[in-house]
Amino acid sequence: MKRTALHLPIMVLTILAAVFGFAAVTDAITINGSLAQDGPLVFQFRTDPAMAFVANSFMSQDYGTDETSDAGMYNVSMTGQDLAATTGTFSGNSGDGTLDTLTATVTNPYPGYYNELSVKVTNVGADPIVMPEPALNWLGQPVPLVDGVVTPLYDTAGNQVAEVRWLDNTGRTLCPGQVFEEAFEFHVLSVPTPPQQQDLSGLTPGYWKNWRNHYTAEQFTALLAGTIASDISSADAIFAHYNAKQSDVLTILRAQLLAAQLTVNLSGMPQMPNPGSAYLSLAGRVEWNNGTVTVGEAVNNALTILANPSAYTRGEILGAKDLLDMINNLEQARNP
Ligand SMILES: [Ca+2]
Repeated sequence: MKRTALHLPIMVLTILAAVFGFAAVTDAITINGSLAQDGPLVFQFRTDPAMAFVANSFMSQDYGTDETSDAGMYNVSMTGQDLAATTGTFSGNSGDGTLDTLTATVTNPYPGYYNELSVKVTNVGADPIVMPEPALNWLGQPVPLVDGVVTPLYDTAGNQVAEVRWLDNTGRTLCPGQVFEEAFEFHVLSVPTPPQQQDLSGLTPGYWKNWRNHYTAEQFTALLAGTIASDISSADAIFAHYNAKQSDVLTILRAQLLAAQLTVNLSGMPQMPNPGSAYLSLAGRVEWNNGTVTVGEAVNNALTILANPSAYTRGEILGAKDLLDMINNLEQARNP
């Protein structure tokens, strides 16, 4: 008797769908989430074939300065720093010309990072769709996700690494051609740490000025990705005069910044020549002015100054330069 009772609502829904012509959609949206040991955090959203994402409709609440929140994603607030970023890329996999996949990639996810993403979906079929709960797979395992309810995510060792919440429209009817906006929040709580924390060790502008002694043009171009130098000639121009005029603090700041950015990139490319075993990471912490500061904060500080130098005093610019100078001259602790 119990089996019959359980199946009754499904039978009723099936009959209703047949009578009123609703599309039978079991998983309107499937979310596949993963977090690698050194990042990134990835959430891939896929729609049912009867639905599609609206082009260019991805929005991220993090468009620069990062946000954080309390546990449960209450009390969202600005952090004043920009260490993580979330990008969204659409693609079509079903071959019908519609966008059915959205890949949201979070670079440098760190404990405390909060973001809210949104995307528009539309019904590309002929029948109305009653929106079911989205299906969530985390690290390949299904996790129940209920609209509006905070859901914890764990790593394979049982540590909680994040919490997520899906917001909007479950149970509502999406008619053909109609658009719904869906939202997805996440809050990073812990990240898997590499087995050994490497000591920070920098490379100076002098090393990078003579990059041709170590790297091919192709290798150096790869190392320039995401730095303040868009190509080899702009990198050469930045390093050419860094030592020439000590009075020109912006020129020196630019050279120290580019050196730090190049060393960070080099640290993530183990196939590149690295004669001094240099290692810098944006999350790496150094002692400075009786406190500590991360390499990422030192880099962002210099970027902020260089974006609008006239807003800063010579002393502030020198401070930013000295900090990067110290980082670029860090030497790995030698074994006794
Ligand atoms: Ca950010």
